[in-house]
Amino acid sequence: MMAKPRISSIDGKLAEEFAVPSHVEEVKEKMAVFASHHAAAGRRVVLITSGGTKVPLESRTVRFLDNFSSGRRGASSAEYFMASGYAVIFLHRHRSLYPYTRIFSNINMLDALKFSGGEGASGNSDVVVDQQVLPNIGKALKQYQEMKEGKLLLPIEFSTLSEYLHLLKAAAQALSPIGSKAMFYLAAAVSDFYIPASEMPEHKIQSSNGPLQLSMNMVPKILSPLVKDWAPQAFVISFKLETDATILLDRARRALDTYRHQAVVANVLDSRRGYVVVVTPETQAELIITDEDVKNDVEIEERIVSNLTSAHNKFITR
Ligand code: PAZ
Repeated sequence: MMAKPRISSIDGKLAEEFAVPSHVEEVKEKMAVFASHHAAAGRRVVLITSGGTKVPLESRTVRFLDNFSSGRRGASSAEYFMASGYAVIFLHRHRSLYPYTRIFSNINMLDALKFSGGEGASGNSDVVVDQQVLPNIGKALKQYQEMKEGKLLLPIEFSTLSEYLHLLKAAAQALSPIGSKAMFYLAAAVSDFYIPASEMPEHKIQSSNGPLQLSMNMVPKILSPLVKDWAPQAFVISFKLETDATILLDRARRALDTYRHQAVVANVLDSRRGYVVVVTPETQAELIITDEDVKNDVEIEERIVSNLTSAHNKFITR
């Protein structure tokens, strides 16, 4: 007899208080097909969440609360995972940084182009990339084409907290059949607070009513059903961001004790590009980027991914 899936109280809350995106079943099917195809080809599959969630204050939304995240950690990690042989489902905030094209994020594209024939040239065929503005463009293009050839990347977008929660649940259920070959790398910055759909004003809040007082509910801790019910055999990594370094490791350990997943990547807002600690129930590894590394274009995500792919190997063969 087949065991009935456990229904957690969080499932009920998700259905009642967070609007279900209309395309969630279609996306779930896409993710399931992607995961089973790559697992059958001997590949592991990582679900990366990236970027911040948006929490609307009105149902016809004019205003919302946002969570800080550029999406750089998720986008660069996706590249390193693909380079390590993983297929990647990239669940990211609409318009946050994206694998490979992230190198264009700080430049004006027109500054990166020039006419090859110098003065007098003006046709499209004379336009080339200025290698001084984009020194790594060749490497990025090669990696991008390899990724496309192998169909290694499945991008899925979210904007609101509701979309994020429902799509993450769908992803967990879609990846569950591949068991321990699935990794969850939850780098998105997710709101802890929200206004339930039933309590949200429909129309734009009027400033003529005076100062705004908000009362927000706690977002259900989705890591709990993900680890226990939705993808119980997967290798799960959460991220912990603090601004106060003195509480960081304690919070990371507390998360591991509470959710019983495999690792927490702990970082402080100001130093997150150069220093993180990967905390597991048994170990604590500091990963550091030195000035020399910066000169050599070494990114901390390369070290994080290397640490976690080794841990995933051990987890699978344990
Ligand atoms: O997206 P980004 O590169 O600007 O920042 C990455 C990060 C700080 C959002 C990520 O490393 C992280 O810690 N995410 C979890 C955030 C949280 O605890 O809510």
